[in-house]
Amino acid sequence: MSRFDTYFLMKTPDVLEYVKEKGYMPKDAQLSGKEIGDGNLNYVFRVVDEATGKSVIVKQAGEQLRISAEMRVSTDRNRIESEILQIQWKYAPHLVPEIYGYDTVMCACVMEDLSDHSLMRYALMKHEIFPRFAEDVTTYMVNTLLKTTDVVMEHKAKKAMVKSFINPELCEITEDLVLTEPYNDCNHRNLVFPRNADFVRRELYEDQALHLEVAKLKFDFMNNAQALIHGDLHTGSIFVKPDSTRVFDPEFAFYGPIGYDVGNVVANLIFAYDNGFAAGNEAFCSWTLQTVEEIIDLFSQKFLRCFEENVTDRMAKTPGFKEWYLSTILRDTASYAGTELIRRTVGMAQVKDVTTIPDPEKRAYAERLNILCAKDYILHSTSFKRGADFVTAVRRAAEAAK
Ligand code: SR1
Ligand code: MG
Repeated sequence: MSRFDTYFLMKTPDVLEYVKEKGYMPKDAQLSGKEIGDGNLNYVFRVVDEATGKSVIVKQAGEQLRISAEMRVSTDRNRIESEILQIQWKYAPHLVPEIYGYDTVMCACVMEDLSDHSLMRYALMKHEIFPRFAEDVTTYMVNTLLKTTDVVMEHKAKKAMVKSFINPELCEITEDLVLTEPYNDCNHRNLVFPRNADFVRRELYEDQALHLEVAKLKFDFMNNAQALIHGDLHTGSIFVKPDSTRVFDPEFAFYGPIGYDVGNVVANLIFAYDNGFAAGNEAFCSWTLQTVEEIIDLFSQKFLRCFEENVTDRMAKTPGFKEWYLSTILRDTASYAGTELIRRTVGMAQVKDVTTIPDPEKRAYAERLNILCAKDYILHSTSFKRGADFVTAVRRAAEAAK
């Protein structure tokens, strides 16, 4: 019998014992460890063997979420995350962390330590730039997304994946926090910056045309089992260093619309832009917008090439289909970039890029920019076809938000 045969929430000393008992570290190793979790849901420990310098990460799911003791989500989310990272490693090697093992009892996953990388959101808040990012993130997205669709996969195998990765509790969080509450505050969890209260009421709570489009997006999110998406691809789910990009934390993953992932990346670069703009850092702002443009254009090019090389479905080979399919993804990308911009601006889980802007007037301006740009993306989603179109909308919103 081991004390790790029954689930309990580990503290650092437990984790040090755990990695030895499970064989990730030698029994006689002199270990040090620290809880380094920064997300809203889980507990993350870094364990180091003081003699060799070897290190691992242990990520454990708690029964309550860190962000709110009232919110409970099945600890099975870490199984989903571990299995998905292993699938993604196959499709996009070295663009995700390597998984060493998953424990179904302790709901804990042991994985590669990426502490030599920075969490992208914090690096962006220091206005660091990452010239490889557009190249890497588009390779990651095209390979993990297109290769898990019916375009490429045998259809019964794909349906088995849909079943295996059904993730109702985490999806419900998105359905509520992203695709419902920002438009009506029905659960009284929104956090509206007081200076923009009237603006938010007018532009979000009272705009029926917007509600109709977001209602369509909510049902698309719930019913379009297009690809195995990450489901929460913000800059807090990405580690970076100048020569490496790693996407992690896919616990919200399920079979959903591809544009949800691409749109989340676009929106989070706009939050970085907001922060750079408030600080007057023009060079950083132009890198963020150039990166948005490159991501859309590189994604499109790589997607078409990967489609051509990997398509297996007979009808999907019909001339014109792949261009049509991509155009629907770019439309969804604009729409879900919009919903991410809005939910992080007025919803429960906000982003530090914006909330730490010290000057209240500059923060209010950034939030109006986000909302206006988001509405442009959502209400005119079919007109966003190239990277430059996405950037022009940011510039339009920057003028209109003044
Ligand atoms: C209750 S969890 C709040 C948010 O954190 C995650 O990163 C997801 O974006 C979720 O919506
Ligand atoms: Mg997360």
